[in-house]
Amino acid sequence: MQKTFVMIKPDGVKKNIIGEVIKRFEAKGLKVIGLKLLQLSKEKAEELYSIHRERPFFESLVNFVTSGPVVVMVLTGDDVVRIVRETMGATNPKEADPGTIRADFAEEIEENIVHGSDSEESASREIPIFFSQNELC
Ligand code: 3AN
Repeated sequence: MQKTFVMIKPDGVKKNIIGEVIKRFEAKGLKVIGLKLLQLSKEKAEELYSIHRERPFFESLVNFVTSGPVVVMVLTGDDVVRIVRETMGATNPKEADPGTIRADFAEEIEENIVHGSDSEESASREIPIFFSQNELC
């Protein structure tokens, strides 16, 4: 079964919508097989976003995702990568379809509530940053 990595960013945790976000994924038939609330270290944040290292927003993004607790999880299901991306909505909440998590709860591109792997390859790289194989149920 396909797996993906999802992170509820500090803005999502502060807004008390951890349950709401998980509920939306579960409502699509996806299963949570790993789940943790934690404070991200600068090193892990830089590793997660390493593909953005050269982008102008990199430092600000790392500062933001380390500014408070996050929830990291692994979801599984048929076509889970695509379904998670569709449920989250576009990166820029102003462009996100109505009814998506980002359209409903995010105000700006950087503080956009949730991260989800953009491909199976990204999921295979991102999951082990936070979960060992024996932590997944
Ligand atoms: P997504 O999270 O939709 O996969 P990415 O991977 O392109 O989007 O970007 C990762 C994160 O970087 C976004 N969730 C957002 O927080 C931040 N980001 C992306 N593009 C910008 C931008 N132009 N300005 C500021 N932050 C950005």
